[in-house]
Amino acid sequence: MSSVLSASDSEQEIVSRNPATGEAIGVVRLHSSSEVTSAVEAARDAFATWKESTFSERARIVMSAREVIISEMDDIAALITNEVGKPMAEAISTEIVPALDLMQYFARSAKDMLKPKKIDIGLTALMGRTSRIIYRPLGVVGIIPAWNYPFTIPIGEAAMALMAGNTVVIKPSELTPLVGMRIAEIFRKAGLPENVLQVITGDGSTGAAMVEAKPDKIMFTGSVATGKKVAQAAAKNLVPYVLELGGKDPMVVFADANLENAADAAVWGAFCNSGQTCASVERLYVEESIADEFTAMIVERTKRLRQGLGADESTDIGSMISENQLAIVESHVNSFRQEGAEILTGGRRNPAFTGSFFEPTVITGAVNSMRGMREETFGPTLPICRFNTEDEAVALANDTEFGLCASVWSSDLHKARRVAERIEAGTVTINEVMYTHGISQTPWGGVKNSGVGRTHGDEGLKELTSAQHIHINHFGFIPDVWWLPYSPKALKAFKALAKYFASGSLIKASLVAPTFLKRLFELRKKRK
Ligand code: TXE
Repeated sequence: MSSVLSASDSEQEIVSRNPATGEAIGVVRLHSSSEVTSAVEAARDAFATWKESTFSERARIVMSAREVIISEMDDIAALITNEVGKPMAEAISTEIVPALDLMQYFARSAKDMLKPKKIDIGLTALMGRTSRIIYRPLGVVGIIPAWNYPFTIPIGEAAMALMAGNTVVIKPSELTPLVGMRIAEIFRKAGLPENVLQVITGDGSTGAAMVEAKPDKIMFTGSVATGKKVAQAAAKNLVPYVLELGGKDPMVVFADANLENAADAAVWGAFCNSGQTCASVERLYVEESIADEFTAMIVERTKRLRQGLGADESTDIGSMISENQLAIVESHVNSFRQEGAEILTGGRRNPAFTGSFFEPTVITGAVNSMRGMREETFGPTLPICRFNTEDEAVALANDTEFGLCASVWSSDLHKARRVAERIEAGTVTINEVMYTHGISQTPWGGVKNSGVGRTHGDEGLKELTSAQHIHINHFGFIPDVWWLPYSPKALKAFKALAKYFASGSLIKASLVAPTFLKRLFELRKKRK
């Protein structure tokens, strides 16, 4: 059991547990829906002041929060390890490092990325008009993260939202509330004014209450099923959302790839965080001619992995988050067995531990019709399937309801790029796996059931703003030809607009001049 709910008098609580040992590590409030509404209202009040802050004031606080993280790094990493079960090494490399990098990037760059943009309005400019876009903050951003990256995802989204001038309410996963609360503490120590960022602990009902409280944007990370519920609830009030949902990411390995690197990457991509990463390698497609050799390389590497408590510095694979998650993995592995695939190593709960440990598992003979190749496993499994041609590899990779990430491995970059561009996914990496969530300059998000919208990069920052168009008519003393009242001259001018002006060609557009002038004189005369 990683977390249980208990009632004490009228208040409900969540007991957070270390999934590797079952030990209780903290108790937090399960906030009621009225408390969530109050938090969103307080965030809206705080927005009135925060939106007026300058980029340098916001950057100073985000950079101070970075300093807090750096000075408390070991303690934060230990908390992540205790609450999620992942190795300390990953708590630092995949949670703290990307968060620190993202924070400095957006602290330094948000001002430039959100500076007003002049728009080229084509021939309309000839009428003395100019257009600019300004990027206004939205208001209150509600962040509902999952438990698998409980630090880097919410703190990254929060830092971006704050830099854009929004206030933030985070509802951490019920499995990782202590990490969520730590984020609030970091920003408090950094000097963020009250209610500009709040963390409100609770479970799914608290998340649902957050959506009902009508924030100005929801940033959700989690399962497809819950993502759809969030989208439906948000639609009732037209609250916009970004959904970062599951993945079933394919890794396509051609015979001409650097096999040593590809094998190392497959093992890291499949087993990092016990496979509980939306961008994990969940399906491996290898070219038939090297399939035996490559599979043996992967099995050999997997057998060398050391499973243990996350706090142990030499642990490679920690525990899973919960018994529920472990049960999904067990059931997928059993399905693989029943459907005729072969387990080459692993394939069972690790008997050396009492917590939620599943052995890193390599499966061969997998085919796309098998359950474990279709549903998100979110665990330490690496099913391997074979292909013969480039077209077949693309078809197999695309044969899924998901489309978050994919990778292509080949020493022929021309071929790798060609294949990458045919794969339906938000991100495709060549000779690399999984890590680009850590590059905050690049957009992150999926297609198909993997989600809606983007986080990170220019696209992600702009998700947290409203693009306001400011249009100026510098010839404000002249009426527009399309204004009332209409007349035969008006109709003639409009036909000229349709035929010539709307062509986009300057030469053709000049042909509207005579009808335009006649129409203008007519409008002037009618005013008198
Ligand atoms: O996610 P949930 P769970 C996948 C993975 C995993 C499965 C279930 O396959 O096995 O999802 O994980 C909050 N309105 N991923 O159950 O339920 C909830 O409190 C608003 C993929 O943990 O989606 C938590 O904070 N919020 C994934 C968050 O939603 C609600 C990461 C996610 O919970 C809510 C995690 C509601 N009605 C799981 N109900 C990825 N792609 O990274 C729950 N929540």
